[in-house]
Amino acid sequence: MKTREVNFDGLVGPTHNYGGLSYGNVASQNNGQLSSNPREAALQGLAKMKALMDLGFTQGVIAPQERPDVASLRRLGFTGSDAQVIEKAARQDMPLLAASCSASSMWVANAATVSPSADTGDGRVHFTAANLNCKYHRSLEHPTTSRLLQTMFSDPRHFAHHPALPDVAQFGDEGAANHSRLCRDHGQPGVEFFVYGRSAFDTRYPAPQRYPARQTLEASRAVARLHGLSDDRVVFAQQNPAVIDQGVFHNDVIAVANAQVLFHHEDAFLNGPAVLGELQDKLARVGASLQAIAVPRAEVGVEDAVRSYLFNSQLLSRDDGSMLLVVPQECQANQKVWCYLQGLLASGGPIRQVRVFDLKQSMRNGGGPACLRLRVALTEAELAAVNPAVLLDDALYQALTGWVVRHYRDRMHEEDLADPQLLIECRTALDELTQILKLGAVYPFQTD
Ligand code: SUG
Repeated sequence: MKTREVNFDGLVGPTHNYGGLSYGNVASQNNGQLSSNPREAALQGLAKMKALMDLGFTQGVIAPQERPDVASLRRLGFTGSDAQVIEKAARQDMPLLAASCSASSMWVANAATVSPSADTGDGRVHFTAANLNCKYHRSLEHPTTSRLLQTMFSDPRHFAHHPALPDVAQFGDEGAANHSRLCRDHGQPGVEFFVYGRSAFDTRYPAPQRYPARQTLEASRAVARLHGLSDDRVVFAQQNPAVIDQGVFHNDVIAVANAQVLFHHEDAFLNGPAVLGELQDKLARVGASLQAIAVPRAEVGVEDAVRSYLFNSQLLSRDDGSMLLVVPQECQANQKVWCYLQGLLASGGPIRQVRVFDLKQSMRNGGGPACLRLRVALTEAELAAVNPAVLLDDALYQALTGWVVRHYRDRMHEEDLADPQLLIECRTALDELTQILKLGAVYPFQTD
């Protein structure tokens, strides 16, 4: 039975804005004052989904979340009608209003960690929603993420869902952005590769000095246990603290894996050779062989990698066995990176094609092609059990672009977040979206 990897992309929400909310994420920090264009952002994301669908990849969609998150403002003591809550937050504490308006759930690589059925103890696909507790605005996501995933993957015979880990920094979990899987092919047992930034309980591990390490070893281990992964097919590796301090806030900003290929920067991991050795050994036990492609710092420095998001690319298997790398336009604009990519294509290695996408709206918040998608390897039976209304085809693409054009603004700046009309617009849009994607009542405003 054929198993394929399905990419579920996050649809950018109608409040997409540049809040400057993510310390340690250089793009988010630097672009905090810019105006955004939510309509363009959502259409850019949809154009990527459509292009990959047209290339023959199975593509799904994950709905955005309800924002502004009025309930979160109420929890912080703002009272009155919804409009009054928003008006008071804008007057008294604008950063809190910005946090409650963030469309950050678009970066679904952080929604959850997913283990395919070939790897798990009970033969089901396991999902653990990420608590994202390093950043307040992102910590608001997991309850709705869990509801969304449960309605998309609802059949308990095939899918197991775990709630987010305890909501404290010691269990900081950023989901699939720090998790990859290597295997001979998607349907075979693979080696799951968890990359953490620090240990919460063991002070012997080094930690970055400047920027936070969001993912802990303890969180990664807990997810592996919850998913029933066997020790001989799991590798835990520490991210190099020096690259976190240069703006590599997730491992998917410095490495991407697909099948037997690990495309990564030379400086990505602490004790890199030992990490690659362990991956190679464990892969050999499942009949696979690691193909590590290390980008030398002499050709592309970490700063250029962060600026261009070279590694935040999607690495996808084509039917002919070759691989396609999906990169953001910023890679083409960076001479060193583009030159490296030309050499890579000419090298005769597994990566034979590069496709470039304009994702500037998301990129300005530090979100590239890989951030925008959650990978789920599914057998045919599992795919048949997914809510079909979230799988992209031409009709859904048309419906979603029409929906975006009807409901989204083309400019968003800080003062727009204070407009009480925005909440009404967003709820109207999301209510319609739940019908398009047949999600049922997943949003708090639909159930309160
Ligand atoms: O968590 N940016 C996100 C970007 C996430 C990228 N995801 C992956 N690498 N997988 C973050 O830092 C910025 C929001 C703002 O500043 O408005 C933000 O949340």
